[in-house]
Amino acid sequence: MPGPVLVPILGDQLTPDISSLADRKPSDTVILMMEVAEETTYVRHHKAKIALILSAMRHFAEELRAAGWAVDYVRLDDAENTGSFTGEVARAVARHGARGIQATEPGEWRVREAMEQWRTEMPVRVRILPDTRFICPLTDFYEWAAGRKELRMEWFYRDMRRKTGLLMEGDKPVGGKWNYDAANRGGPERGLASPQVPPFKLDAITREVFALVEQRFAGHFGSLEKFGWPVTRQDAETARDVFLKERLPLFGKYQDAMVAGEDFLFHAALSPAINIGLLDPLDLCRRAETEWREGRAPLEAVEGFIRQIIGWREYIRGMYWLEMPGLADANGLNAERALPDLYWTGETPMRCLSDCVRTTRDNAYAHHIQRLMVLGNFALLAGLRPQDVADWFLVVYADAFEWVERPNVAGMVLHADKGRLASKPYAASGAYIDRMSDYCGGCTYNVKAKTGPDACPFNALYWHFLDRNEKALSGYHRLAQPYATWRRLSADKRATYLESAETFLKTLTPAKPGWAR
Ligand code: FAD
Ligand code: DLZ
Ligand code: SF4
Repeated sequence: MPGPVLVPILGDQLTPDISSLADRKPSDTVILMMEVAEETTYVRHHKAKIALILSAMRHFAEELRAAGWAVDYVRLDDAENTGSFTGEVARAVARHGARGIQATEPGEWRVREAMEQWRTEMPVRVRILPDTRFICPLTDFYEWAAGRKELRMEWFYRDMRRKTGLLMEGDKPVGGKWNYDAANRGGPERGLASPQVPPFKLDAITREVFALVEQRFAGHFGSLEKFGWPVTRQDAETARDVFLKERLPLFGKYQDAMVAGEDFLFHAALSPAINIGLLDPLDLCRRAETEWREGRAPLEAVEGFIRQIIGWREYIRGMYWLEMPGLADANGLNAERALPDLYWTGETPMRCLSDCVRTTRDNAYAHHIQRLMVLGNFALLAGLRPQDVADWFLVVYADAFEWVERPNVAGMVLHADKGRLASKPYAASGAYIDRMSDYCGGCTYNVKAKTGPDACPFNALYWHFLDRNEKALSGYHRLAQPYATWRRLSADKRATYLESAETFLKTLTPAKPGWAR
């Protein structure tokens, strides 16, 4: 009798209809799930991220077993564990006398490279299948990108609307417009508070994982105290339904708002569940569309939400595979400053940064605008090294996988890809943060002051950034106005701005080596 086919399922592939299982029968298949040191430590992940993935993996193994599959589950503390996917797959092939290996392509370049090696390293045939949980196959994305000078998300998004039929009437967008972003710029109204994101009960499996994490990863960033992420499909579906009912209607309006201590506002907080496979992105979008069609959520909220998923999420994933491996080393603006320690400690009088680091530490989460316009914007203006910043973002968020964080960091935030992804850097001074948040009122710095020791550091850093990158950026149509303003300032005024920024930059203490890897 030939042996079974071995199907390795990785920690972000926790979906019962994953492509690697689609044509398999339980009688002829062994599913392999592996907790391995290489994955838990290739960066020093936030404790909550490790806990989320290991607990969700253990729950998923139970779900598969209940559905009749044979699951071989290797635990992190198993004595024989080799510590790598490759080592564990090789051991399992021998253990089960497998006649072949069938896997779904991984989400990260690093793991894809290792998996490709299996074709020569393993004694059996290896089949690697596309990840059909993404709505846009990579081949379609490459075709879309081929020959285009500008790879703008908006054009890709419109094609995705046509392809999925989401919010379409025939070949026209419902309501006559593709994009309702202009209605989605509500700042924080006084006392703006959002419904609670329900934390889930910790069962015995999760508590066991917590003990493992506290023991093995004690020195890692972050805390488990507020851990509330769904680790089962059922809990993820509850989180989804609560979001659709309670927060989606105001998602659009407050999408760009920031309120100190309001860590989730009207955001979905579903990215970890989507990224590890507990929720299907297309199904989620269809449910959001139903909320609009049945009159429970306004079009601008639903369009904004769907755009994030079939637009940004799919586009970012396509760009990752299109631009790697070069994207990992990209440093188009030659930014060389080491990551400051404040990204770990949150110790800074800058209230916006300190609150964003706090929610990151407490929840392994910050919402998009905190990542982009506070943590990211500061990294851009201060000229932080893209590889440091990418490592930080990969460590700290429960939803962080390289395919999604690296294009966001290197492309969307830092312009390290010289504008392949974003039409201009999202550089902003303190005025933007003041408009969109309630941070500045309680800050030690004065957001209205432009230079000097009391002035909001974003203000002088903004001009320092434009000045030092003039050669690279002054040609951008959308930066023409700020450059014209800068040039109109007197030489003395410009020097004062630059000096103020330099003085501030000297106060930054680099993080201790070894914080990420
Ligand atoms: P919501 O604001 O409610 O949005 C709904 C969904 O849209 C998200 O769940 C997510 O699936 C998708 N989405 C929205 N924006 C993006 C985007 N720019 N790229 C991809 N998907 C998007 N997202 C990750 O999933 N993992 C990351 O590691 C990650 N790193 C980021 C790093 C930076 C510097 C920036 C600016 C953004 C990053 N994002 C990342 C995108 C975005 O910030 C998160 O997806 C979002 O904050 C997740 O929270 P949410 O579910 O409440 O999202
Ligand atoms: C992130 C992560 C962690 C912390 N641990 C594991 C693990 O022990 N086993 C596993 O299968 N996956 C883990 N993951 C997720 C992987 O890093 C992810 O599947 C790959 O990077 C491919 O995207
Ligand atoms: Fe942030 Fe500046 Fe506002 Fe302080 S004043 S919270 S540093 S933007």
